[in-house]
Amino acid sequence: MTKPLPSPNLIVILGDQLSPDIAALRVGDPQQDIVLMAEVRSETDYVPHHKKKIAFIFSAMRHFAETLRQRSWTVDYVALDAKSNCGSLTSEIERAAAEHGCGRIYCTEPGEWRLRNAFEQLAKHMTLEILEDDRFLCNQEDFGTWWKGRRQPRMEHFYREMRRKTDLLMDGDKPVGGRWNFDSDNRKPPKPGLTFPEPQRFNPDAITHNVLELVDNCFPHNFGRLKPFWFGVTQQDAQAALDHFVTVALPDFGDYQDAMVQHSPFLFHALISLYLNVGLLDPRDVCVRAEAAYREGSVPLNAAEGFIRQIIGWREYIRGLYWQEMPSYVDRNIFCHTSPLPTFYWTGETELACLNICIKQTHDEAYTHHIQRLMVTGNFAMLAGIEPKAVHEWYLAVYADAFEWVELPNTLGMSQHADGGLLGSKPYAASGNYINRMSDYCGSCRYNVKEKTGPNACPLNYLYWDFFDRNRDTLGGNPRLTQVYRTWDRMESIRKVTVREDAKRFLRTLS
Ligand code: FAD
Ligand code: DLZ
Repeated sequence: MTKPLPSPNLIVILGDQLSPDIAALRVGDPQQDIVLMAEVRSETDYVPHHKKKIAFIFSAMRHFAETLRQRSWTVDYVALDAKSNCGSLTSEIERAAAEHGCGRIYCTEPGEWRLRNAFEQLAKHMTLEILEDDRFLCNQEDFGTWWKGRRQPRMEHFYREMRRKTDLLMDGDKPVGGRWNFDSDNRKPPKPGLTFPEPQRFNPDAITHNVLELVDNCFPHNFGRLKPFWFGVTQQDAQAALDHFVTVALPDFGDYQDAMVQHSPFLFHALISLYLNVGLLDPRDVCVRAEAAYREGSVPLNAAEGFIRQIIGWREYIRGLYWQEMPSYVDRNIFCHTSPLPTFYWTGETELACLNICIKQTHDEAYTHHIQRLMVTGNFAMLAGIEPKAVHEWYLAVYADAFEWVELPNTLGMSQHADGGLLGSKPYAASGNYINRMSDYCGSCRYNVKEKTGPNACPLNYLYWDFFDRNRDTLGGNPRLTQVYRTWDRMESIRKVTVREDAKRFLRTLS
């Protein structure tokens, strides 16, 4: 008698789990088990994603499926337009488990609470095991212990622990260069005539061309310009993009990290968040590469430190906070802001040049850099009293790197201060002066950044004061804002009245 074959396991791989050594693949056997990957409407439609984001994820998924096949895995890949497509990941899992006679199902924990919860519900009636996602440098348990042990957790303290833990940029137990943080060297405004390297662009291959056609047909009304499409879609592409960045842009990354330039959207930024977030790059490898460039002498310390801090500091901290605070975090709204998101966030049709430029860039590239997200689109939404959840859903939709675990704390916490200061010790609020100092945007604006009130004044100037005035009950006791309120209190009453009236008039035009 021949022994019956053991039933195969089903290994589920999501669109942001494209790492060859991800936990669920490590437990499987390529000779016997089945990998399930599915393009599904439940994931493409829970927010109206940018066309380039959908194309990036689908093309990277299809290339990853090919890589797995080359490594002898059997991949059940469900295309979005397949007739039998069940429409959601959970129903695809149920279908595939039945079809292939799978005894056990393994997945790596999803990066969003919404999906992890759906998988936990599924695990109640199927033998589904959810494995820890160990592609991060700090696991959730360690972060939880650290977080709960602090009265007022702050990223800088966490970052120092991560430097010690990873041994990155350390000389024994001391930080290289004698300081943990070189941020004060990293705020140079753009000099006229400064030139920037071009990012690494990739030509679409046949797989990507098919995906572009599919996205064109299936998402005709989604936000964003689909072509030219130049994102990398494989591990090799992502590695080439990282190499390119380290060689041509990292040396100046630190100095001009906060600068904004109208016709140079990428400046000296890395453009690797999308690759990191879907698993095409590993965060530790990226940091080791940056440290090596510093040690070889090709990159200054302020650049290497600033870059590594974003990854082992901010990226890990943001993720830790997300899982500690969800699911209630998404409903935080300390200022009780209720205004709808202005339509121009989708059309770019606004006379404020800074917003127009950043939204147009978002539309074309599915990318803006950190300061554009924080100090232009984010700052305006907070000053204008837009409902934080609406702001969050916009960010989650429009950027190629947006997954809730990283997008939500950045948007709702860092940029809207809607969590009441859990992430940042004070709101990132700015008047036109800041935008003018850090960018070349204001020169082409119909408003005058030097005017504080009146029909030609930059609206950010009066919205800034109006925001602090109307939120005094919430912010007045913050020691980091003492100077702001002192300046406001010293202002003439007549000017305060004009500020409030101008703000009211302007905000009425938004609705
Ligand atoms: P660089 O500026 O070159 O930085 C290098 C890397 O550091 C990035 O690739 C990223 O992995 C990491 N990093 C830098 N800042 C942060 C941060 N605050 N949080 C987490 N990682 C960071 N980042 C996302 O990856 N996805 C998002 O959806 C996202 N939404 C954001 C929303 C708002 C309102 C704000 C203010 C920031 C958001 N960020 C998000 C963080 C940051 O803006 C992006 O990581 C960065 O712009 C990506 O571009 P880059 O690769 O060129 O980054
Ligand atoms: C973002 C996204 C999109 C647009 N489409 C898919 C998809 O069709 N199939 C899939 O497996 N994943 C997709 N993703 C990524 C998921 O939304 C992501 O895995 C979860 O949000 C968890 O982070």
